[in-house]
Amino acid sequence: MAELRETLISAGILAGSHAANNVGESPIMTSARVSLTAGKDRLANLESQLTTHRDDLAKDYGPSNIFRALRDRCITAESGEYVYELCWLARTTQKSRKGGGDTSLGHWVGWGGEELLEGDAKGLGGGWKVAMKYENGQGCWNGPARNTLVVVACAEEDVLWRISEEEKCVYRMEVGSPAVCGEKRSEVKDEL
Ligand code: MAN
Repeated sequence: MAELRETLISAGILAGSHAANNVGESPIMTSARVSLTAGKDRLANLESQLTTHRDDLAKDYGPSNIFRALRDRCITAESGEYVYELCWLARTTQKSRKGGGDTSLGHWVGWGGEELLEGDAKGLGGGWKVAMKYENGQGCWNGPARNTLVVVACAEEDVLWRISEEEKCVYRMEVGSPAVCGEKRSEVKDEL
């Protein structure tokens, strides 16, 4: 009987008297448990990647996905006591130069457009412009959630030209990007 027990222990089927892990657990059980944990971790990781890809596919990158290239890119500019940041297709943020927390000026919700008169357009030029709407930012004291309208005109590179607070907690950014130059602009206008 003792001999059989020794044989089973050395084959890894029975736990030895000095089992390193759970008391009374055989090495086979231990290794199965370790593999199960590793497998569960891998599954969780893949599920989170799947969610990221699904979210990406569900996003509206505009006609022919023109604006997909802007994903995950941000531009900043200083204005008054703040540094403002626009992360394309994601969020707008106000950061105090004196330190302290960032203030959300909105999360990207979708596309719009704006017809600018030549005389009104400071720097942007006249005509129809693509606009991006960012809403549901940090709540304004005694007011609505902050929001930003980002008006985009053609430029050689991504640039944040001008930021204004049109009325309390309603922000406007005028920006340039190659993404809306030439044919792409009319394509967007037709399809929005
Ligand atoms: C902060 C900033 C301003 C905003 C006020 C509203 O100071 O976000 O832009 O006008 O809060 O109280």
